[in-house]
This record gives sequence, structure tokens and C-alpha cells, in this order.
Amino acid sequence: MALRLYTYWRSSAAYRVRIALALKGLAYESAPRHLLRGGGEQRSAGYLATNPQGLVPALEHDGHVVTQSLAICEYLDEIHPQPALLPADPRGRAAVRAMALAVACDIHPLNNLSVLKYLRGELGQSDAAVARWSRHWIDRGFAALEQLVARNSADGRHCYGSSVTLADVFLVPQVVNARRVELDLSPYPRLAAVAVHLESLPAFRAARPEAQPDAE
Ligand SMILES: N[C@@H](CCC(=O)N[C@@H](CS)C(=O)NCC(=O)O)C(=O)O
Repeated sequence: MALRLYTYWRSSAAYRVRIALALKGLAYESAPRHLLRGGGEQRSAGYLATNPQGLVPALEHDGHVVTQSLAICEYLDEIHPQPALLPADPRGRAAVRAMALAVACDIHPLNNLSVLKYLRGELGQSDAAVARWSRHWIDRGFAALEQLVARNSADGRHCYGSSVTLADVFLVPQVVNARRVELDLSPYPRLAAVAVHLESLPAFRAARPEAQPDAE
């Protein structure tokens, strides 16, 4: 199986997919697209032909392209079911997807590069105001996730149950982003404890931004 991942070391959406690939022990070719250089390589005609959204990640599997990190992670889970990233029962699957989606749909999009660039450029906001914006939306999302993890974690080391699921795969990159904008994590002791445990696991370590070939 030939896999190529369009990625960027600091992209938290690509980080999710790198974690899923590592958990499943799948080798892949890393195809970095620099999100800042020359106005952003993700906007080049060549890359737009791969992903018309002009976003990373995109995964090419034997020439077939899958976009959107959640769709990619679920695709990987379906073509390579072990270890499973979703629980077997419908309620468990829904709970895990709800936590992953809280990150993917409700926190991360408000902190995406093009959104922050628009705030800084067209809306003339300062770096400090933009950082404040980021912290505000992460705080709001983390407050809810803290409750969801309290409800769903069985061991205080995973978002759901006592093994790694997609909720964990999505949480860790968001926590790393939160640290980058110097968000105080002390109101979220459960999220912090889960992240510390997960970040010690080999698959999460291999996927971290600093470990990527394009890391600066
Ligand atoms: N919902 C998408 C989000 C992808 C996304 O926003 N990627 C960011 C990097 S984390 C990106 O490519 N940003 C480039 C830009 O905004 O121009 C997913 O989960 O894959």
C-alpha cells in the first residue's frame, strides 16, 4: 500500500493524521507543503489539483486522494482496522466522534492560519489581540471537553475508556497549539493529564511537529 501524506510540521490537522498513521504502524511518504513560504504552497495550482480546499492534510493512497483529517483517520481505520480508533458500540463511537468534532469543527477552525491572517491583515488586529482570540476559543472548547472527558474516560489517561481513540488523536495537537499561544491549562486538569500520558506514547512522539522532516 503506497501512502503519501501532504503535511506541514506545524499543522495540527496533519498532526492528527500522522498520529493515526503511526498508531497503525503504516509507513508513508511525507510530502510537506510549506504553509507560509511564497504566500503558502497549499495555494499552488499543483496542490489545489490534489486538494481544492488548499489545506493540509491530504492523503494519497495508491493514487486516490482523501482530504479532511477526520475523513482520513476514519478511512485509515476502515482499511487498517487494528488497533481500532473507534469503540465497537454505537454510543461509544458517537461519544468519541463528538469529542473529535469538538476540536475539528468548533475549536480549530477559529484558529486556522488563514483566519488569523485575516484578523491581522484585513481587520488590522495586533499580534496580542490575535493571540487573545485564539486563547478565547480554545478556552471555550476546552471547558466543554474537560466535562466530556470526565464523563467518558475510564482511567484519566484517555478521553474515552482506557485505550486510544480518535478523541485522543484530535486532542493532543490542539493541546500543543494551546501551549503555543500560552493558554493556561490549569483549569483543565483532566485534559492536561490525558495529554501528558498520550504524549509519552511512541506513536504520538513520532508524530509531533519537532520530529518531522520539514521541522524548522
Ligand atoms: N478541517 C480541516 C482543516 C485543515 C486545515 O485547516 N489545515 C490548516 C493547517 S492546520 C491549513 O492547511 N491551513 C492553511 C491555510 O489556512 O491557508 C481538516 O481537519 O483537515
